Amino acid sequence: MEGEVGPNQVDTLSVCVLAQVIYPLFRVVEPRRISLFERKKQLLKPKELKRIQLDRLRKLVRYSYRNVPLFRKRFDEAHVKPESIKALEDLERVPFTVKTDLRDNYPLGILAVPRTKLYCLHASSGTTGKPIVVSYTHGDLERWGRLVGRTLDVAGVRKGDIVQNMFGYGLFTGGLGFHYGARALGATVIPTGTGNTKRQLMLMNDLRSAVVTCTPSYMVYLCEASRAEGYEPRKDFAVRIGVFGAEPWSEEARKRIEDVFGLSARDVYGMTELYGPGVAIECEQRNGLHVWGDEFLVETINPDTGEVLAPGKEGELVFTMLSREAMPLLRYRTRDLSRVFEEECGCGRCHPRIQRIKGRSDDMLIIGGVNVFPSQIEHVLMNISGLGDQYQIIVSHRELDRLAVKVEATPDRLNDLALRMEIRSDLMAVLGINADVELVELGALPRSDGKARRVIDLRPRE
Ligand code: DLL
Repeated sequence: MEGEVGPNQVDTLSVCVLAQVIYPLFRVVEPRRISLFERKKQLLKPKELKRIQLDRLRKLVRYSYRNVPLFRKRFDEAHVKPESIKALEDLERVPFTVKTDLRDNYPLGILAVPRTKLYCLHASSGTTGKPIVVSYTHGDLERWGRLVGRTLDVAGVRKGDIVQNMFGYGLFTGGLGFHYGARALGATVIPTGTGNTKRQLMLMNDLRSAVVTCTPSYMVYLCEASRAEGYEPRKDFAVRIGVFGAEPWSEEARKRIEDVFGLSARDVYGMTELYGPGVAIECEQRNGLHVWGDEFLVETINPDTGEVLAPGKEGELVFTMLSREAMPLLRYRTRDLSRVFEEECGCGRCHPRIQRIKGRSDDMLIIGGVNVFPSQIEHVLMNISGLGDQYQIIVSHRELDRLAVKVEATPDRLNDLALRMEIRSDLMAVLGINADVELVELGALPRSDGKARRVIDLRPRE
């Protein structure tokens, strides 16, 4: 009958309504409601998070005491019994672990499983020329991959996105860490690694990379390099998201990158000892970096006294890894300065947040994402004949971080080009960085009657 709606018409009508009204709505809420990777873990409420943390902490303390002689010794010296850790507040009684514990027990001093259970090793540079070696079981690697997957998810990366991973592959955890993360999430990873800027840009254009991961300083350099190569970044590239970390960076750098590439730039934090990248990431609120609380306990302490600070107070970050098998870490002192915030975030996540890293409380420099200890440079200089005892390390920033070394030389070698080349190549071999080398007259550099100020860091501070 005319005007009446028949069964077939109803079907057609509902399909139309679905397509026109409901589906677009569904698409709007989809990223939050449906595609969140490990959604339950991302949205844990404080009570549940605390329950998981306590349960894992108690197991971790017993596991570490039983399997790692160094931890057993520390607990015994502090007269702390593992069974006496009964509440999260008892964490304060657990002894700290510091970088020198790893260095002094090189290569695998903190190992809780037989070596045959190790799937892989990574390492970061140390002051003595010997790196700090970290180890992973299959389970650790799987867990790390999923953590980085979650981290990328928070930044807005989705299954099927093309991720151009410009972090270094190898002993450094950045490259492989993001590789495993992209894989866990179901994204498509292009493992370009570092360097070869022209090829990076060509692939970014040809393969329509949606996500880039690298150090922020390299991305700032790409802003300039892409234009020099004749690209119009906003038009020629399809990059939507940038995940940047491994070194401190400023809001100015973020703005520059976002303006040039038209992408959303997120800060990611991590360190070799704590698996690598993926410890903390900024959500869309950009009010600090969420630390995955089901895997890490985070505290801030006064770096001089070790006293635990209240949330919101600036101090040294200390992490406890809650479920690492191969190399458990209890209250690991990072030397990174920040604050912790515990309130629920506007994004709905209750994982604690840390403020952007302010700097380090020790003397390690991060030059273009590479960790450099002044003592490594001293070591190189002291092994070359014809040089004086005084030197200066000058770090500056013009689009990229730059390292210059001024060193005193005997009069007969002041204009010796071969000597400069020798220093340059030895520094390259130890640090992996190209340094500018200047030879100056004996007595030209300032002397000190106290601690020598050898490092001059001219990089702008926020
Ligand atoms: O830099 C791991 C990583 C790779 C993090 C890729 C993020 C992305 P390490 O080489 O051991 O590990 O250096 C760790 O780098 O203690 C901080 O001082 C610094 N750092 C890392 N992320 C940030 C960041 C990796 N987002 C050291 N902001 C840490 C400031 C950072 N500093």
